[in-house]
Amino acid sequence: MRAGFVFAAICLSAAAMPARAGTPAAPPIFLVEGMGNTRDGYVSEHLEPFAVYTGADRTLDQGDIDRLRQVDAARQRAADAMPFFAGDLDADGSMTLDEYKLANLYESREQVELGMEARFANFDRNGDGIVTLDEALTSPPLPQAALAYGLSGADRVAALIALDPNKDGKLTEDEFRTLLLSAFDFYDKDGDGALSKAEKAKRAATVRQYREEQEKREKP
Ligand SMILES: [Ca+2]
Ligand SMILES: [Ca+2]
Ligand SMILES: [Ca+2]
Ligand SMILES: [Ca+2]
Repeated sequence: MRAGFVFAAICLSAAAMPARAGTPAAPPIFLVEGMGNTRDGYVSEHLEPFAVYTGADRTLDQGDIDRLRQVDAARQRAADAMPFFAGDLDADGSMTLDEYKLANLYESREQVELGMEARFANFDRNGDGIVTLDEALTSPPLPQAALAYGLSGADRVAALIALDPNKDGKLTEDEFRTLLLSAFDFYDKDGDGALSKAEKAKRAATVRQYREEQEKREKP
């Protein structure tokens, strides 16, 4: 996934900020975080990955969410089986406890508490001292620290569809472009298509404030 894409960001809670009368609504934070400094650059940079998410019909809908949920699940399975691939040091298709120890994998605090042998046993489903690919793929996931930015690709697409201007459940490319333009225009106060130093500072302050609030929510 490309860095800087709107989906690089996160949570929708700021999206539903009510607009005060006469003031345009603040755009959702995930349209702000990856915002470039020129209107044209911003729009084109975000439309390209949009097409990747939509497929050929260039419209985001429930089918895309369903597909991305499958992709997310497959990625999660791959991540859970990763210690096997990183631990099979002699590439013979199986991982021994010695290999697992030698690989010296980075472990989360939760996993360290569990202990190395217990983690290995978690993968070694039949307890024969060897982890096979099959076992790695069918083991229960080891405890993981929560992702700092928890929304998956599917959730981000769902969040975007929730912004659908005509609420027909499909977000077309034109509708997405409209969302991008209004997000950019919110910060481009003088409407010249580029963000000045002062306009950028305003945007940066919004992102900073959002991150601080998010940190507080995560570590109260
Ligand atoms: Ca091996
Ligand atoms: Ca085994
Ligand atoms: Ca629509
Ligand atoms: Ca400007």
